Amino acid sequence: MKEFLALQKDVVNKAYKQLSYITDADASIKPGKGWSKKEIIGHLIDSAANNHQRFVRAQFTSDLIFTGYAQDDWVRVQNYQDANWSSLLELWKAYNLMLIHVLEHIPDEQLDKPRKHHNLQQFGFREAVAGEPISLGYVVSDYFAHMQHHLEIALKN
Ligand code: NI
Repeated sequence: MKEFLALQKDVVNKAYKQLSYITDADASIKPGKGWSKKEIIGHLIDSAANNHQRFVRAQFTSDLIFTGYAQDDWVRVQNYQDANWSSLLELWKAYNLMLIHVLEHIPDEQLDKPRKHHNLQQFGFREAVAGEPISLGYVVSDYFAHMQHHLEIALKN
């Protein structure tokens, strides 16, 4: 996990640098029906905030049952489209570096223990089978896989 997190720290810092070359106007461009770069980063801030709760709460319980969030509604009501691009980027980066700090301090036994009761099939990014145990470590790797997916889109053009 330590090495994985060091890698993710690198991903965050590199993406932050590349995204900060994009102007506020360009970050507001909506490609067809999809999200603008501002909205993608806003969505990743929502993901960080929701997963922050999960990463902490999971350390006080034996299950991984979490509420999801309606991603499009969250992006819309928070008006990320009208937010300042560099402020969004700063928040996204700082939030993820803080999350990595939180994750670095989760004991291995908490990360690794199989948990039978979970609803990852509702809140997760990757496929999961109900009834098959997963670990908090898996939820952590799922969080970063989701982030990677959106960063690739944001950095594409
Ligand atoms: Ni997403």
